[in-house]
Amino acid sequence: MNVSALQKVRYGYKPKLPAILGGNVEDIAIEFGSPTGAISDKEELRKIFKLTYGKPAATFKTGKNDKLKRELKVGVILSGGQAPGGHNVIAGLFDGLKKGNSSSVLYGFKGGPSGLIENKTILLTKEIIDEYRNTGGFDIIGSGRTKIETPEQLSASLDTAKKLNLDAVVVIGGDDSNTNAALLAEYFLENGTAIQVIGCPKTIDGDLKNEHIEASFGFDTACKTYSELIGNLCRDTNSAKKYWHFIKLMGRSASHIALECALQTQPNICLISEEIEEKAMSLEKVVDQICQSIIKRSENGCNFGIILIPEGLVEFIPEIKKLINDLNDTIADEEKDFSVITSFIDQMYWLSSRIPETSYRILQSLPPDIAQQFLVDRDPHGNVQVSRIETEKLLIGMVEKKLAVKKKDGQYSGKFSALGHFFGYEGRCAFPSNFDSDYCYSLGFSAFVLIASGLTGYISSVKNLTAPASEWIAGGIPLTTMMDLEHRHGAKKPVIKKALVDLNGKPFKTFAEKRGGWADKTCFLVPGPIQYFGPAEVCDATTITLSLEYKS
Ligand code: FBP
Repeated sequence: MNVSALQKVRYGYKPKLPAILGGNVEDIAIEFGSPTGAISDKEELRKIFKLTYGKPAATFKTGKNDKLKRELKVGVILSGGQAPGGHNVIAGLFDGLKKGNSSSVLYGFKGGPSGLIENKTILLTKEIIDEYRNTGGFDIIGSGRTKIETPEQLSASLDTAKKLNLDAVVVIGGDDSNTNAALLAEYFLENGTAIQVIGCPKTIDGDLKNEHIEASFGFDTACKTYSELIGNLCRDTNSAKKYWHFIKLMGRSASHIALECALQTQPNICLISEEIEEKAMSLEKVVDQICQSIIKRSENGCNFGIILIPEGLVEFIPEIKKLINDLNDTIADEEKDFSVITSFIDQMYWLSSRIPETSYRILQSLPPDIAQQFLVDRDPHGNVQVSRIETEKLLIGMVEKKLAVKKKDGQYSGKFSALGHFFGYEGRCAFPSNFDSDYCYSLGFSAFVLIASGLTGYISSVKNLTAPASEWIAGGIPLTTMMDLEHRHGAKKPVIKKALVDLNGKPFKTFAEKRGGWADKTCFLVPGPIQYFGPAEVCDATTITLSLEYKS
């Protein structure tokens, strides 16, 4: 395997663990709390999860636990989008298993959940694990977005687990994958097996968090990577003083990434979708607000700046949300008819008599290349893939138009030249920061302790993350604790609740207090690249979001 100099050195990095996990495995006992509930819909959830609902939270404490020396066979799945640190979850799990009993075995399911359904595995050996320690990516076994939810998929998964004689399956994924993990845990028990299922909180989006999960892994590294790039653009534009950079940031619906990057780099504007929805701002209003800032800066002699845009923005603008819903419904109803229409003009004509006039007018008002993105890119459920819509381009176009009108009216005399960027994939496979390396390794090791202790339907949890790693608190939380019922594709389904930006939370409030100053003046911060070697206050720092949420 070809490896870079940094990779070679990172192999030697020893992830820091909570003190309880660093000693002898047989000294890790479990302390149980009181029985748990769910966010809401408790009685319905109790009926769906008859065997796994209401279990107590588990915290690791010093004490005797002979179970941890058991010989175990475990399979692990990486599910969904890549997030830095996934390899370390697997390494932590592997090392825990081997520390407990050198005969224990870890299989990797190839290509995501479909690897379990189709029994595609690889036996993970020390040699393989050692090649991936402290590296980014999910390439050790690959990932995928197949869900394990139909009766056929659940039954095929059980067949595979039985064939491999597994004691447990670990699902490393986001809210949906962990919901599926909970269903799988229940299904295995219902079918008379003792095969356990443990989840792990992964996603760069940062939206899998709640009172039990302080952060999903990958958010730290991804935000730091994007912030490095944004900081570089800040310095570039402050040097040349001629461009406005419109930067769209990944993160699906939630604006956590945009908010964290704003706190790290202090751009002139950062749009927060959740706030725009709460204020029911129209697209026109959003554009107006951007123009006002551009004009103000121009009056101060600054015809340049930085604007951050969350990936899911358009879904939170009421009239665009309605347009998206109208398109989803109409096209889904007559999918066959629509799919044979190839030209954009014909598609628009077809839609003109089918979607409400207000939505049609909005679609018509968009630049044609953007309007086409609302029609072309649909996911397997027939929905618009909002992440593919070039919101940054859309906003640049609308701002340009509006400024031209204002120029004519004598309200603006500046020069506007804009460049669009989309930062997403650039951050998902970066070398994990020390924080993500440590956190992920601890999550993997904790998953081993939960399995060896015989628990199922739990998510591995490591808390107190703003303290030094030795003081982190490890354990497990029943997945059902984080659930409620939501409407999905016409039916009520159990789901782990997605955490959007809390407008009453400290990260947003801190941003809201400061943004006025950043808009008119130039207050950019340049955080630079992630540091792996050096003082702990630089190398081990958490995200600003986490420290605002948890540091007293
Ligand atoms: P997960 O929710 O699976 O963690 O994925 C996160 C994400 O990176 C989103 O931010 C983004 O919208 C999406 O994946 C992109 O998906 P894909 O990798 O399929 O292009």
